Amino acid sequence: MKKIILITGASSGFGEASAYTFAKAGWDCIITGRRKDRLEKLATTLQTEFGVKILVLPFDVQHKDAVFSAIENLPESWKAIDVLLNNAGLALGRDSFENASLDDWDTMIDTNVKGLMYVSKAVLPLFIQRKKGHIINIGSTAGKEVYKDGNGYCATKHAVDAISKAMRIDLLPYQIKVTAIHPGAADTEFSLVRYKGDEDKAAKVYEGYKALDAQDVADIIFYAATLPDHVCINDLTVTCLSQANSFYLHKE
Ligand code: NDP
Ligand code: 8X3
Repeated sequence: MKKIILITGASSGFGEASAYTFAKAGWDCIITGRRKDRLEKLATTLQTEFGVKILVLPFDVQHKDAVFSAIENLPESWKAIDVLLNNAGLALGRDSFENASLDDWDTMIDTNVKGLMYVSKAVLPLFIQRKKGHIINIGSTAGKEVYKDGNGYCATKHAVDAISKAMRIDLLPYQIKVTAIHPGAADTEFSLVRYKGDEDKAAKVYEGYKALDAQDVADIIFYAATLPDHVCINDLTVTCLSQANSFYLHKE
């Protein structure tokens, strides 16, 4: 039977690679993000290459009304969502607590924490009605250990870890799976966004070792999403071979 995944932040990185991976396996995909042009381009590619149905649903996860309106107004044929991939997120800046920008903190909290909660809350009635569903939250190693100058971002990813645990307990009666996946350093647009377009600074993050790439993480997400009905990966941390955790990264 056809399966449907809703992916937040499908316009680049893990989300885009996941859309490609699930579409390749025959899943229909609802792809979301703010950059509509990128989503439309991706939709054309996936429809052409894999003959699946793609629904482009642009919204900003920070905007509660836009989130609920987008989900509540889904066409009937798109409401039988099997997997929600809560992936949209970002880091902004890497500054000591006393220097960090309040605006950056607000944006990270509104996106990584409140946005994830809004989308989950909007999709949940569809899962509860069907007594079936799988929420996959993208956390981070930054949600396992706090590192220097990571203050706001680390706080949001610790929140994702806590929210995932809370969801798993509260949603138990509905047979809804909750998986949290915590990647370490991965070479996506993440650092370009964090360093606000500074390409040199962003590139330096991935110098001297082979970081994860978006496809590595998409493959793991796909694995977690396609296990038998009674099996749930609760919590999975993945790093490249050169990284042990938030503190230890071996560079040549
Ligand atoms: P990218 O910057 O490549 O992708 C981020 C995605 O999030 C984009 O599609 C972006 O879409 C979307 N997004 C950001 N803000 C919003 C918003 N307000 N509303 C809707 N969508 C939004 O980074 P990654 O793929 O690396 O990041 C994906 C997730 O993985 C994030 O949650 C990140 O924190 C996490 N992560 C990343 C790691 C890394 O090293 N790369 C490691 C561990 C976790 P658009 O701009 O079009 O809205
Ligand atoms: C992204 C990985 O180490 O930059 O979540 O926090 S890190």
